Amino acid sequence: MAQSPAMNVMRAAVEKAGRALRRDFGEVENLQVSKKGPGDFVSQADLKAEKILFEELSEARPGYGFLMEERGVIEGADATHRWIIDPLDGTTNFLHGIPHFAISVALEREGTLVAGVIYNPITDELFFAERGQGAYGPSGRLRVAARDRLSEAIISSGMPYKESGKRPEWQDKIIALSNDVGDIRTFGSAALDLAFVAAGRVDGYLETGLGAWDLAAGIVLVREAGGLVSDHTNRQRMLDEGNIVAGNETVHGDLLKKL
Ligand code: 2AM
Ligand code: CA
Repeated sequence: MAQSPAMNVMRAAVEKAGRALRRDFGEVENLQVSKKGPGDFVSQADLKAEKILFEELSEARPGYGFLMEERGVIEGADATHRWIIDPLDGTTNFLHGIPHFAISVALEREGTLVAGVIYNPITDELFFAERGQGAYGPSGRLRVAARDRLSEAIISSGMPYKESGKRPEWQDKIIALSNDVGDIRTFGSAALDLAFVAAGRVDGYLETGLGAWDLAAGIVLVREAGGLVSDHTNRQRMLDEGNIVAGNETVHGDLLKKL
């Protein structure tokens, strides 16, 4: 498989940040039983991972801009390139000692998403894709699932945080949808949900109330695995709207009709 220098940089950065998260995850398991709980510790782990990614990527590509979950926007001297980073996607899982979370890093060039990497440091599963080059996972080339009957499809989703106030309306949609699909999963990491769509492990994914950093890398993966991705009105405004539908052509279309 052809791999660009940019992809090498991204992989090295997520692997380094992944080592830090892996160490901290071991510690979280001990903190579960303490009265204070692991909350503050997890925020520190999150910030530490983001710092590593920021430093590694800044050093390798001076001048590129950043959009990060914790530090926000950092303008670069090079206005044509931007990293979009979630240092710890699946924070709630991490906090509870559930080994399903990931680092997500995407590269945008002139407003187009051109590369994405999603890495679960606990399972050591790395998913990556570059525009026009295909998507790859732990066992090689990725393809979205071919299953084209919604009634048999496994669909993943998630619940917006309670504080967002978006939960009741979304719950109604998901409950209605549950009658039309094979089954529904809520795994708790948007980035891994998209990687799983790319890998054909789930047939589709839909969610609302997300940040650009939750979605950017996964969008590249699903597209390069032959899937379709859109926002809830079938436009390409996922990063701005914070909502998404993904799947193969049939599942994507059928899910859109249900929204
Ligand atoms: P996080 O772990 O980085 O917060 C859980 O459904 C998934 O949605 C996770 O990927 C979580 O990312 C993400 N998420 C981000 N913002 C969210 C929000 N406002 N409500 C619910 N989930 C959110
Ligand atoms: Ca996230």
